[in-house]
Amino acid sequence: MADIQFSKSVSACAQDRAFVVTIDNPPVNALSAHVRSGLMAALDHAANLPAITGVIITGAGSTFIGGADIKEFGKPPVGPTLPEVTERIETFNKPIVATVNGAALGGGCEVALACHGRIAGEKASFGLPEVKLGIVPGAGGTQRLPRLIGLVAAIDLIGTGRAVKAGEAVTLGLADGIATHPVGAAIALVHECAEKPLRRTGMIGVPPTDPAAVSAAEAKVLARARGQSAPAEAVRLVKAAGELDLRQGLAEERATFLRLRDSSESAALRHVFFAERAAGKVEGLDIAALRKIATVAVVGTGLMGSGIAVSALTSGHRVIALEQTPEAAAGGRARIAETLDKSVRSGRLTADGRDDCLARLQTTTEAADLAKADLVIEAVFDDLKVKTDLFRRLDGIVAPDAILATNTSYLDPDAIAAATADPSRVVGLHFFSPANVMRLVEVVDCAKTSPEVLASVLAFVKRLGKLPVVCGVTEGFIGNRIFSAYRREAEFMLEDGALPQEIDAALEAYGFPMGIFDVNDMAGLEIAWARRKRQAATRDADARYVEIADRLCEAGRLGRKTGRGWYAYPEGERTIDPEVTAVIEAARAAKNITPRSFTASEIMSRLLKAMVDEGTALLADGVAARPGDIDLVMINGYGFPAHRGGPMFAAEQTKDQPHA
Ligand code: 3H9
Repeated sequence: MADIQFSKSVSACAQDRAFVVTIDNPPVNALSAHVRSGLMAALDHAANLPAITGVIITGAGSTFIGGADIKEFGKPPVGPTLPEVTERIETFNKPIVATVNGAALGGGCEVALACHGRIAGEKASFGLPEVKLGIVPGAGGTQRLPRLIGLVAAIDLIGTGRAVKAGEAVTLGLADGIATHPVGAAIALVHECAEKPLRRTGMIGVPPTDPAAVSAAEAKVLARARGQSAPAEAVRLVKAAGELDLRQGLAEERATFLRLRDSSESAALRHVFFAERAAGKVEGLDIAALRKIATVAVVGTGLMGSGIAVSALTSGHRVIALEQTPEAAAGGRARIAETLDKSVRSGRLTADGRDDCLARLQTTTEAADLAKADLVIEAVFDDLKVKTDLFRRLDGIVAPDAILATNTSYLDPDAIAAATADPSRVVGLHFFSPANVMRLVEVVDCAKTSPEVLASVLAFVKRLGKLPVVCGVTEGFIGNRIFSAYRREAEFMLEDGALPQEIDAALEAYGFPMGIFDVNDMAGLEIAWARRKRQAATRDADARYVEIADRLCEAGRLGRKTGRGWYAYPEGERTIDPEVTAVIEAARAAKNITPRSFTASEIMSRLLKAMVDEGTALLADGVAARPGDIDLVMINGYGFPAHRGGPMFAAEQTKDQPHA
């Protein structure tokens, strides 16, 4: 039988008495309205074909179904809804088997769950990542998954949004088998299913589970939720599957899904989702002309350099790490090996994977060895002379088309580029520490960086599994400029009457993992102190300057490592220190400031305004291309809560609301 087209994205053909329905809706086969209507029409058709034993549902390309079409959220609903489609699948009069050829995510996983069997291809993965979008599954996922894999595993998967690969899916009972030729295996399963009563997932009883194990799984999810409501709602719905009948459970799930879909949390997380997809895209950039980056040289193997080396190794690159002395090179290798070992211990890397990484690592003290590198990333001491000397030297060693990247945080990369004969091959790659863990990389498009070099490093950063955000040259780039602006505002509030613990508590209540003074203590106060001293001579004498941090540093309070900073740390415990309060009060008195009290909401709106004003200036200067890029930097580099969408998004949402 020839292919029958049921909608612009759904077609089917008969194969060995099975009706093979294929969803072809690039890029990820999302369940747009025409997919849902096409699936319904295909099932209607198959129901009336006597020669057809059953139905296969599969996806064209490398994805099974990437989920509901997120672009449809917020638009008027168009039927049939996904719950109608999944119900039709589950109650169908012939067996339906999902051939999961790639990712089955969200609504895609729910379609698979509603089928009477699931065959995974070798590249299949299954997941219900809705909580990452601030919602819960809305087409039966919370009710059907626990019936297949039990409450504990379902709480883990739905509460965290974690996806599982084919092997784990089979072990859990989510998939019936893995096959190299999954369509053939699914057709065989259809014929097998046709011989006996259909296994309708919704009719299976939830396996009995130890309540203590359920509570432990729930506690684990809630501990990670950090102020978001979707994970707790997801857990509640999964538990309800063990208590309600299917119809009641589905109704409760649907009501929760619709409520959360319209929440500000979901709007914020959807904004983050699309901002991430847009990040690193530069208009007019020719991505066809990418330079090959297979061998990466890292200069300096301290905390930052070794983290960068680990990232490059675990993403399959060869790495040459340059140090000044054999001892430092040995230390660098040991640091890299230890980080890789840690990944093996935590299960993120296999022992073979670690050995393979170490086999691709060369440590050296000979700069001439860098001649083989396609990309050199320097992570040496943040001093302009050190870096310009290094780049001048490298310029004469590396191949003419090799790319030179600086990991400076505060120096002017244009000044570093000017030390080379060909500044068009120089770019900034500002990694965040620890670089093997943190996703964010600010990619600094310097004045003379060529488009080809920029495109090549963007692709490289994505290959590392990281999130590149392009920014222009400015002191501190996007993140540190905003961080400085809101730290300045926090210090103004200290002088005006707030205390560090009040400001930190307001930030934590908003969803930051740590307050700004807590972060300062963790990172150490001395680097910012040194910068302030450097800038003292050129500082605008009329601009407001808060001296409290200087007084603390002068008293040897340099943060946690000295046992004292904005807080004291007797026996490692953060405690409020009256000495700090006294320093703050003395600073206020010296300026004749009468302290006043601040509410948490006033503290937050002042801090947010400082971030947004600086973000607006960065956009106006062309340093940042999109507000979403600024949001991503703050979320991924500075602990801004993702479920608030970042400062620029949050400000846009509250634009018309009066401040408390
Ligand atoms: C859900 O299912 C709710 C249901 O429970 C209830 C319903 C009632 N929709 O990431 P990529 C676009 S909620 C629309 O770079 P990859 C994306 O914007 C959904 N568009 O590709 C990008 O567009 P552009 C639950 C989507 O190969 C392009 O596809 N599902 C969707 O690296 C390529 O994306 C999820 O949360 C979508 N669902 O990774 C899964 N997904 O090119 C979300 C992607 O214009 N998706 N796009 O920038 C993903 O995790 C990844 O996209 C995926 C592919 C792993 C599928």
